[in-house]
Amino acid sequence: MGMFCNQCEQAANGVGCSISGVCGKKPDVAALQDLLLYTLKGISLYAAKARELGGKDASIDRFIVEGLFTTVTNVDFDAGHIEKAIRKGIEVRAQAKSLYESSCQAKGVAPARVDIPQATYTPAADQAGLVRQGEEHGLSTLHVNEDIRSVIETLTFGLKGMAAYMDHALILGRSDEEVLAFFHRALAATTDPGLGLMDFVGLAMECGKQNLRTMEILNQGHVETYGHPVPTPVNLGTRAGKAILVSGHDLKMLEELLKQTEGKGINIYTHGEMMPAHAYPGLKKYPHLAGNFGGAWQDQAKEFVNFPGAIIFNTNCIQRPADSYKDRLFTWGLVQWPDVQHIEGWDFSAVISRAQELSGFSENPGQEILVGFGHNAVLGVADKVIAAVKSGAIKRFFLIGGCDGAKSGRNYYTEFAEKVPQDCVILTLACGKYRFNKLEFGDIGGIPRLLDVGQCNDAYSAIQIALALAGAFECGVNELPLSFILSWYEQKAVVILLTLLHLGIKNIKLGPTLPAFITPNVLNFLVENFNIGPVTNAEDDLKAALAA
Ligand code: FSO
Ligand code: SF4
Repeated sequence: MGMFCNQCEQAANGVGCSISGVCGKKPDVAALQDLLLYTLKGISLYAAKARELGGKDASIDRFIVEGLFTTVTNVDFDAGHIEKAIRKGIEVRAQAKSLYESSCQAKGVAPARVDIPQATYTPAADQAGLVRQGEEHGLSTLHVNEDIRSVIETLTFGLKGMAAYMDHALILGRSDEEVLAFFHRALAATTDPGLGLMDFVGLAMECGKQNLRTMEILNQGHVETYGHPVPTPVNLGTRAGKAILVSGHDLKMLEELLKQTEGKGINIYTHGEMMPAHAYPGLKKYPHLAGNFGGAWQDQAKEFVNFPGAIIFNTNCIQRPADSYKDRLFTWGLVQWPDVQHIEGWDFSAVISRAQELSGFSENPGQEILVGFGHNAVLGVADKVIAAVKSGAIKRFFLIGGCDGAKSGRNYYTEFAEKVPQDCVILTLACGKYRFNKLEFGDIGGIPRLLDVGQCNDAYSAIQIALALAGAFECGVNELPLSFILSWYEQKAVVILLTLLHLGIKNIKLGPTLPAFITPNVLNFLVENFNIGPVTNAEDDLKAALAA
């Protein structure tokens, strides 16, 4: 069995990547990621059993979260690093086993025999051997029934996405016992041949629920550390001076870099999903947080050539760096690319020195766009919004959000946003917004027609806005004049979708294509229960939404 990966929207031919990843993931890296996931399941089997007896260990929990995030699309392309993670995983598995045994001892019960291969396999001595083991244990070997396999994959990818958000929350010192326990329980369940289709459907829905909590603690971490986002113009031009570009989602890493560059004549620019950082009082107070550079992740190779400073990724989405900027590129956290300098810990002096060697920008003021419409800002003018809906000045809200991507067909989202009638408001979040966030939308009685809620994890904030509106109008979210027009790319989008389904949100339009891992039967289930559907064309979808 060679490579098989179908976890993102770029899955080759709408089925899966089997020769090499469309994302740039090589077969050896894919196999090692599969073996890491396999090892995480073995650890979780012991950790879940230990937790039932009250035994837990924060380092095991953290390893599971980081291990899952490592396997998310566009995070870690470095075989050597993943090999290290697998070998560390074998040690953590032994730690989890003894935690289970000591928990049994403390409760005076005999430990159950755990003899499934994930919990017992011996790793090969060299990387080539690990690759072979990974090839044997890929996702495609999960279950013979294709519908059960489809739901297990949905659950697994959801767990990966949730791990990304939990990782950010843990970095900010936030955690949640129930969510951590769920990671173990759900991963362990994927190895249980006794479970059936509806068991996994239940777990996938629960994953949506646990992710809502995860996004909530992440939001609390952001707000309690940096304050509530406030509407803020972001400069898309450049300032004279040396420059560092920060890409990813981790605000804490940006803050540390801002502190370490204070007074050094270096301007910090955000890229992609970092743009919402400009709206947080605790970050915008730094005068050298200068602006945003470039568009969404898939344009990085052509745009980074023109960035005359150092560039650092703190989460996905990294792509194969061109030689023209590789020597000024850095990674941090779980992002890794072979031969790209990785910063361990919180000392960014190597990045700062590199920026100082480079030419930097000259002054070139650009367009300004507004960010910072989190739930606190929007609900702060709730009376105005509600009055506008009641008077008919606002007819409908459209949440046009999610990930951007490289595939054709994503112009749908630009076209859709452009065609939204003047008496409707667009809420947006995540990197898909770059398809339309430089367009002029105007306002309705002082309420901007385009409200940028933030990063993908700020789906939490959008949900709070929707719930508050539903409360004000004494109806359910499905009865609101609100349409969900979503774009997906990787596993964070999968888990956000599970969260929306857990909340019972219906009539979602999803594109640009449906996930390769969803079988026709599972799709039928989703259509019957949630009336979810693929995007068709902007005009027809808009007409249908307005007629609802
Ligand atoms: Fe985009 Fe990449 Fe935020 Fe994702 S930059 S695609 S869903 O990592 O996480 O929206
Ligand atoms: Fe293919 Fe996506 Fe998997 Fe990369 S992450 S190998 S593009 S399915």
